[in-house]
Amino acid sequence: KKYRVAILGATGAVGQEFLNLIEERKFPFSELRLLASSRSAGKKIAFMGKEYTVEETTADSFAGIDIALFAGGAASKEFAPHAVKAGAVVIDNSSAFRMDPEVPLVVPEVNPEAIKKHKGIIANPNCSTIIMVMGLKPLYDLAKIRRIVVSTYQAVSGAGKEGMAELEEQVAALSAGKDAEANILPVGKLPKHYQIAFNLIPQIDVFMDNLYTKEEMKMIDETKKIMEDDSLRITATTVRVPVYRSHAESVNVEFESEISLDAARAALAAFPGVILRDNPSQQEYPMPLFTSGKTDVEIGRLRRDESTDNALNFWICGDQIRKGAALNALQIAEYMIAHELV
Ligand code: 11C
Repeated sequence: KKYRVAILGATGAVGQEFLNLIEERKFPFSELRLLASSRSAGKKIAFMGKEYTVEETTADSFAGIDIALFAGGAASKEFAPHAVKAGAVVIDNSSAFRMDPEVPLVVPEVNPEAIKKHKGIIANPNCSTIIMVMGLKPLYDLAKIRRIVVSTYQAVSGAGKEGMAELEEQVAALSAGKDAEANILPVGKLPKHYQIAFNLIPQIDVFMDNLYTKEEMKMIDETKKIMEDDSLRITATTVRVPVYRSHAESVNVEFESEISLDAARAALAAFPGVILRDNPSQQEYPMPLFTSGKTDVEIGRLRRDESTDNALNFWICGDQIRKGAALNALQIAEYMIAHELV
């Protein structure tokens, strides 16, 4: 069976990765509708030997569509209800519906069963959350997790094509002895912008009343929902780094009971979508250089937290546009197809 697929946000970084992955994973589609804002409408995109014209998204764009892949952004909130009404299943990469109790928030390796409860929309988690839970779930299956302390090193792709272009242009300008211009990071819509090239910015998304950023609160709230455990204690610091498309995270996890390093290693290595790259004597550990453009996340630097009982540290890297966004969403669709849920 083949499916009629629409991609909303087809011209952005996540939309383009949807196309790469549909081809690479031989996703069974019979029709493909590429949708975007009026700004990109009319643009031609060559894909798998055919030329597609990007259409402006309207309330009527979803007639006859089985699966609507939403790349994210403000359009999701507006158009998801229209897509659902037209009979499509929406897999949405924006934050609009993630914490809605009626909407499953899914990482297919972690909580696939939640997909079955959908009422038309399935939410794809925030990229840094997806990558972290890929490391937490196999450990949580060994012993209940009590507390998580995470610090992220997030690639500029999280700010889309424009974020990536900004890093590239700044590096080129500075290397040529010119000034770096900053217009996008940390948050396009806020008044102040900072250079990301050769810098770190400890702000991803806007600040909340509790002095955390919205990105940090997403990691906290979404992780509890995906792991189905509201008792989890989580604190996060999220930082933008001058890396193109792979996020990295330092994670400290405290468990309710002891787990051996060997058991943790075996569980991580056996988990689908995870590669254990952890051989300190050979200086082997994950880096964005290894995970960029790749499907799996990589985990290394696994070691005891010697400052307390029952705690481990690990380091995890994953491609932000792939597992952090388009791949995870497409895996949700693949799961639905495999289980005849669409
Ligand atoms: C970043 N995590 O790295 C963000 C991008 O809620 O899906 C994705 C925001 C989201 O900037």
